[in-house]
Amino acid sequence: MFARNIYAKNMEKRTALITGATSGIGEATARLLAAHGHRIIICGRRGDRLEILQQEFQQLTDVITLQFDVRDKQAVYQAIDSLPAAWQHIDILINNAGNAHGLSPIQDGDEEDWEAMLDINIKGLLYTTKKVVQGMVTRQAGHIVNIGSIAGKEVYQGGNVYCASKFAVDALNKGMLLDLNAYGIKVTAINPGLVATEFSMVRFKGDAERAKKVYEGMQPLKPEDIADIIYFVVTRPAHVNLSDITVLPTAQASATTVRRSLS
Ligand code: NDP
Ligand code: 8X3
Repeated sequence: MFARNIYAKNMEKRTALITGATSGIGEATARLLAAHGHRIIICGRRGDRLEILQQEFQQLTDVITLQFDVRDKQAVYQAIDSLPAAWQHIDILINNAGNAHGLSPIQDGDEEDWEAMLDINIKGLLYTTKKVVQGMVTRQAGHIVNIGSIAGKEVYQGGNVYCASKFAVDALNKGMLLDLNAYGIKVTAINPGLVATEFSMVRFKGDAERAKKVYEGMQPLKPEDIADIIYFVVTRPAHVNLSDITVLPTAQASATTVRRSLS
């Protein structure tokens, strides 16, 4: 009930572009924005998922799907250019697409994993931002939400390149905040700890047993928990910007300190 009241004051309908909306945090965020009637542009590589989600969300709001790989600069630019004129005015960009690939010590790291993480988590975020921020600068309004991680605040064993990519997101968030300040554009980093999504399945390349162990004996965050926080952040009054938020499960105190039951 409390949440309903605080959101109600800021209910003007806006247009949000969400990368990585086909699962996990991005999907939950798109669903919440749609439930509040905001127009959403949902992005990802998996066209079948985008189609199913579009069918669900269009019962609630106007939805456009964009299928592209954030690593492919031309594909990012073409996809965003392909939006109908009425959708070119993007109020909120949620830079969420990203993953960890592998957990190997640096000496055993797989170059393809490294490239995937650097290209998706950093360069993909940059390409999307470059394209969307131009309109925000012209309009002198907008909000960019960058999904970082506790891995962008602390390095853990085997996290090497994933942590580096999320430290880069932390730096880019700070840089955007400074560079876009003159234009009245809000910039926010949300840095979650453990969230139960497809993240660990991707990190461990489909090894479900290994992925399950990450959350064993503890209650991780749900993607909806992060969606709630994103929604709160993007519905603050015009003069309020939450610039940097770290959110952990209660059972987690740092990247590597997690209270687990013994069973
Ligand atoms: P999921 O694996 O569930 O979602 C990842 C999303 O990113 C998918 O929608 C996927 O879509 C998209 N994506 C991945 N690679 C690409 C690509 N090359 N091009 C376009 N889209 C891509 O994981 P989460 O929801 O957990 O992850 C979302 C964000 O949250 C990531 O940035 C992650 O680093 C961050 N995060 C996650 C935490 C966790 O514990 N789960 C904790 C802290 C941060 P598709 O495959 O269809 O392209
Ligand atoms: C995801 C959280 O701790 O697995 O960014 O790196 S962690």
